[in-house]
Amino acid sequence: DSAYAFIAKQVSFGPRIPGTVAQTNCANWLTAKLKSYTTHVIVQDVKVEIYNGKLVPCKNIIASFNPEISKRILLCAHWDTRPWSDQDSLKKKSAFDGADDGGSGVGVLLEIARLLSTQQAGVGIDIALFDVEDYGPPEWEAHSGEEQPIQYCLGTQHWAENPHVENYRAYFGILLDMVGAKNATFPQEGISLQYAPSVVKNVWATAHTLGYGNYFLYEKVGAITDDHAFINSLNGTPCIDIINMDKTSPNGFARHWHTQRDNMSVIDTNTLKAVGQTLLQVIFNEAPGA
Ligand code: AHN
Ligand code: ZN
Repeated sequence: DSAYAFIAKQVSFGPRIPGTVAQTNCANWLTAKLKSYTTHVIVQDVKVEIYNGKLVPCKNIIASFNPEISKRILLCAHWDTRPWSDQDSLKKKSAFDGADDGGSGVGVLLEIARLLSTQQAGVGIDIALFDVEDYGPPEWEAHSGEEQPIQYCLGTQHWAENPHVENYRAYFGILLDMVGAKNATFPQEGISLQYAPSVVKNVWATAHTLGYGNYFLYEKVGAITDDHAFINSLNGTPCIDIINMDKTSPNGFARHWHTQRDNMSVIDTNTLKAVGQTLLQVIFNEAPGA
């Protein structure tokens, strides 16, 4: 319920599009919220160059728990929303709420931060909210064929090359991306299996032990270019992606993905609970003597 309320609050700012007032207002709220849970909050406030050469503000927000402990777990999600619903059949040029795409992972992580402020995990935890993940070219401006640098995950790429702590490397990382929808399904994703197979095994086994096997499927999907790709390749932290995929959907993502339907009506507290409780079990299991 808390994670749900945290998503509704993010949505209330309006679409969190880089360069808008909603971005500034939501960043300020996220920062203040995390500061209420830990004194160790760092905001990376930079400008990044998007696909069309324009510079936009990028605010990565990182909250640390037990910063003195060297064994660390990175929990992350992107908090920006895509400027267009270009997968919508009708309203392609409009922004959308991004309750799931952007809001949901952050909602779960804020609730984990709140819990960590009341009960220490015995291991170091860094919660990173990355900006400007989803400002890649809309489908009407995408140039296929010619080689493009990756135009997504710009906040994460900045952090991976300039981590909030010098020489930062976590023991492992978990990315949450679209983890709030009713009946979400999380197959094991290709880059996660390549760089962090033991983390995939651990998280899926933990979820199944807790009774969440209906969400965490023992099925594989190919590589998805998401924030974890850069955490793996640029930072060196082995990082998995928990991402809602729908094998019956033409593009492989959930049917509300990048459409006007990505709003609070798709969010289900049962899914948020399954993901949040699984993560808590995984991180408390890493404590010495657990
Ligand atoms: C791309 O579609 C480039 N990446 C999938 C990751 C994503 C987009 N997550 C949310 N929006
Ligand atoms: Zn997206």
